[in-house]
Amino acid sequence: MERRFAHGRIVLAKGDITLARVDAVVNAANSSLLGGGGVDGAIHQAGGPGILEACRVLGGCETGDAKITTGGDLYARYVIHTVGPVFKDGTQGEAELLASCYRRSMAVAREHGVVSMAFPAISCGVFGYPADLAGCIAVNTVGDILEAEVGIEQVQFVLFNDTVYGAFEEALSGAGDCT
Ligand code: AR6
Repeated sequence: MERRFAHGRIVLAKGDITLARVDAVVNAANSSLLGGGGVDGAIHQAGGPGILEACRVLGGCETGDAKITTGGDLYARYVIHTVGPVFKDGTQGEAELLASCYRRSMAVAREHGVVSMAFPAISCGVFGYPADLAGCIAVNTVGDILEAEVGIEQVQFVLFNDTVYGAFEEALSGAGDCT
């Protein structure tokens, strides 16, 4: 599934983000940037030790922020590490922090001349964000940027399971309410 905006498009895909043929893949990391499970573990495993080496000198990353490293052995030239919020009850600023992950990741990408990039469903695994709410925030935030800014032309969401894919599909096809 795909949707066009003034300056680029969003494409939904199922599968493993480490295989994405894009300039940059986004990692759903934790604030240490020193690795973990889920998509973080998969990216470090597929990309090799060069990514961790580059992360060590970054001094971690705040929730809602993003930092860039080499893509190591991945096809992607860069990995952009962002730290999503842990979902508690939705009243702890989670939505704004999750939107910030997408905005900051795209800003950092743009600074590095990235034209195509891939996101996982940030916070939708260990961090417990409900996929319908997260999908709505993700596609609205990215869509607004593709509508307003020239630079990034293609954003893929690479979704690992059918439930999350379905939630993002619904969000992309409708004018979703994210609450
Ligand atoms: N490709 C695409 N998506 C994937 C992959 C993959 N190879 N593997 C898992 N997913 P999570 P979070 C999906 O838990 O919730 C780590 O330990 C997964 O099914 O990876 O932001 C970090 O170090 C889910 O839909 O990230 C942090 O401590 C989505 O990616 C913490 O987990 C995100 O799940 C971050 O938690």
